[in-house]
Amino acid sequence: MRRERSTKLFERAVKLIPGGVNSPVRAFKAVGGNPIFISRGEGPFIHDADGNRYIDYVCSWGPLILGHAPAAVLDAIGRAAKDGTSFGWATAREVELAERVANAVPSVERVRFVNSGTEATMSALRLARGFTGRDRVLKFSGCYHGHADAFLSEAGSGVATLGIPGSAGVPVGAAKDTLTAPYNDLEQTRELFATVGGEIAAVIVEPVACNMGLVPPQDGFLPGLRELCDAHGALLIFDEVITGFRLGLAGAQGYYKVRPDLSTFGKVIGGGLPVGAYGGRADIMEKVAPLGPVYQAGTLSGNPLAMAAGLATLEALSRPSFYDDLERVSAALATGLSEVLGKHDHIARFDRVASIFYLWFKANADHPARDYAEIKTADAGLYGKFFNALLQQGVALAPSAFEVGFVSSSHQQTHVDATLTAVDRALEQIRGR
Ligand code: HOZ
Repeated sequence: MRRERSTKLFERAVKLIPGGVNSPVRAFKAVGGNPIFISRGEGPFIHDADGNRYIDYVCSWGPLILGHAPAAVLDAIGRAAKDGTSFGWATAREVELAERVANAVPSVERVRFVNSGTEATMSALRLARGFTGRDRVLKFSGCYHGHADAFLSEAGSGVATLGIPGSAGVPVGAAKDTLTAPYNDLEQTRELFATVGGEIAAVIVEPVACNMGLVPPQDGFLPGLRELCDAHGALLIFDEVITGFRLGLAGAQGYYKVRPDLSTFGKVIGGGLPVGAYGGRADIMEKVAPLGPVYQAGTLSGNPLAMAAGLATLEALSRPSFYDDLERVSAALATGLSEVLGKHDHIARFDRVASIFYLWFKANADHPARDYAEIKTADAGLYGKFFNALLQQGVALAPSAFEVGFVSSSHQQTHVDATLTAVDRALEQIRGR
């Protein structure tokens, strides 16, 4: 497989862009080798600068639930662009997208659009602090809520991939108000509430943890958080940046039937353009400026192209059989991959929630990981070898042992079959057969 053009682009990139990438998770630091540079995508495929084609399960880290370059989304962006790319004034598409989101997600009585998941979570936290008059936030180890100061302790995603404990540059004052507990550990969460419950503004949680590999919530965990927040006057924030519109139109809160006070969105809601959103109870959201004293703003927030892409995507997701069809292909991938892994002595475990999946390189694991500490017992080095061998076979997973994969509606049985063959060959290669 040729890599000359990607290599040359990387050599130019590292001279100007830190690490040659504009987001750390794109670097191949944890898996070895240099990043490939992508020139285009279509349906389930990405093509790199050297003309290699890959079946893509990164899907832009989650947004591309319809696959790459879906015609309906491109048409909507094109139509919007003809009328102008940005106004900084209110537009009809913002209202339409707000209506769609509120109709789909019952807990969202009011919504504010921003430009990224990070903006959504940091704004939701400021709002929770403004509403409750408290400073502390409780998050779970291995969860990632974007790169705002308050969320970087024991964070997942790139922080986990690079093995750094937090981030330089976060003031002690910002970090001291962040409490952490292990994911799925209601006991420790209860103890924290028993000690400082009256100071906690919010609990923020990925309702399915998707940034430390995949850790599903155990029975009772999400309802338990709801009860604790209610008992202590704290707000419950579901970070649905990954799960929103992915586990169904109502996201993880619909899937697990737990109602948060505030939710944050990103990825799918923008259909591949930069959109985030936070929303929830009207009495809380009405504290946001210009109605209330909690300030948050953005020149490009509610951008017409981004709103058009989001609207076209949510329209496609509203087709009655959309999520059933996605489930069928995701289940076929799960069944096939579990068989292939069985053939290879269960060298890894395949877990999934709906169309989000994870290959956990922990031999003979008989249950999904329960928390970050358990996820970290996997063989990340072996994942790196597998990742590179699989890329050679034309299938792209994330270049990190701590990231999940995504199935899109453009993935079909033929792509699943090709993936199974590629995985089998990659495993044979790394096992030296
Ligand atoms: N949440 C994404 C990875 N888990 C973020 C992608 C990025 O950091 O670039």
